[in-house]
Amino acid sequence: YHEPNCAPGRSAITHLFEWRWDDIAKECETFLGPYGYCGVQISPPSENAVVTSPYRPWWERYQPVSYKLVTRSGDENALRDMISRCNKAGVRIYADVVVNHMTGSGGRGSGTGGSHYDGGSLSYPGVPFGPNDFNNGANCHTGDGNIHNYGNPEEVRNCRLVSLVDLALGKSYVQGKVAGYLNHLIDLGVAGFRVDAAKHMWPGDLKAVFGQLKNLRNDVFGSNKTPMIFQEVIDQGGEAIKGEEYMATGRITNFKYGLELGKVFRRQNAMKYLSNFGVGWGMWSGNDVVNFIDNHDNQRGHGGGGGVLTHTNPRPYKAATAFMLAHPYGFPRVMSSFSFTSSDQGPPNNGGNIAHVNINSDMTCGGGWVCEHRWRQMYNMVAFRNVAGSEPLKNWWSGADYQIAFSRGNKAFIAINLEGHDINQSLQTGLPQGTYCDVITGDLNNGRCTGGSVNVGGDGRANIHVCSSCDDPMVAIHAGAKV
Ligand code: LM2
Ligand code: CA
Repeated sequence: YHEPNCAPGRSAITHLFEWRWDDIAKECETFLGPYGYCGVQISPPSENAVVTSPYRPWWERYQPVSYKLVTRSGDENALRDMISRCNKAGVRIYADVVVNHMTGSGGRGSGTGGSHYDGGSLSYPGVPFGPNDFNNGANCHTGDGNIHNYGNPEEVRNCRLVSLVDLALGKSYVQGKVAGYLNHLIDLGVAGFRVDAAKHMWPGDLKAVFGQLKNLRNDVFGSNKTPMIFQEVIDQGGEAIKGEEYMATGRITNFKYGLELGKVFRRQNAMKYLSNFGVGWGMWSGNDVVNFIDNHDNQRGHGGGGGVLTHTNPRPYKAATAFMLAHPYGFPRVMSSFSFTSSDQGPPNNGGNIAHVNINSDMTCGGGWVCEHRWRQMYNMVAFRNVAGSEPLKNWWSGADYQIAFSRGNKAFIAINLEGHDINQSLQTGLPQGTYCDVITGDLNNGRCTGGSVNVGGDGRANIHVCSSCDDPMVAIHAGAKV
């Protein structure tokens, strides 16, 4: 469950948060495929509660009503079409699956696919789930049935997360329904799953569910391939439940990563200490994690929020993301957001229908879609990572506290400067002799650099200039952008 199943030479995914399926299909064909992204994390495809107060918040998609594939992003046909078009473009789809719970206990009505639901009487006929399929006072011992004490694993896993009615995933009937849902997505051609609220489910129950999964589609992935499973386990230290409990069932989302880099790139912890970043900083093995600077929750103060960098602070955010994509540790995910002024606010919409993503002539997005994944500094660093491949970190250099540089073997090199004075000196890049485009300030276009360039000598050394006051305080070069 750890292998991402990327097409050859691809190594990073993006989360197209709340995008419509038809827009994702187009994005795979016109941008993500050509620019080298491995894949897309999509918002939950299962039918969800329609929340009108507040009006259509993003988080209504974390309240499942059934496993019918009908949401504001599109219906099953749109989903199937998107997955097959993305796979054809060499771009994989990872579905966000919400299987710890159904809706809030106070909610009732009709979901995005028309299924009736009633949280009060634990009735979800669209699955169907009934009262016997949920945890209750027999195994959750808090007075109100909700989770309060994160020091008690039984409570965290058997009681209700913010009043969301909690599935009895120990029951084989429930396991079968969940496995059926995931297998349906595998049939449609997904490459894996992001498992919401995994910390709130018993690792043994997840093992029982994943044990029932089919192999990925032969025609797309080859034979005997299993889905990548990355489980949302918020372990920032200090709680009873540890990330390592989930490594038999896949990777986990590494929340320590963005917190630590947030401190470094806000200049609260010296960048030179990044020399042993990763396992050396008390994080899990690189094969066990998905890394990110921010996610859809913590960028707005939900789900362990606070302290992370986001698109609203673009200069350090781009530098932190460049570091993530340049560094060999773990499997990276680039966030792609919509802008918001309130933490509940849902995506850009017309009368409740999610709006299409507008693409400007300079390749950026408009209409409230931020599209960090389309910022040059991001997509060019995705290409950097693809070119670096499995080359190890080499030629580490640090000058002042907030000046670093390193190479990926003899394929790629980056220097970052958060000091008040420039880096201006000869450094070992590890690269063969030649002229390389700085992919932070421009591209290689018709044999010429549209931005800056770096001349590497026969000994691998180059004069590296990273100004302290420029738009992006870094320089990155790689073998794929050699003049
Ligand atoms: C997660 N981790 O395990 C995410 O970090 C968390 O952000 C998700 O909650 C959670 N799983 C459930 O999938 C999000 C959102 C909550 C929202 C829930 C359900 O962060 O604010 O809760 O989705 O939509 C909302 C209300 C909450 C209410 C609840 C139930 O904000 O006040 O609780 O619905 O009606 C009474
Ligand atoms: Ca649970």
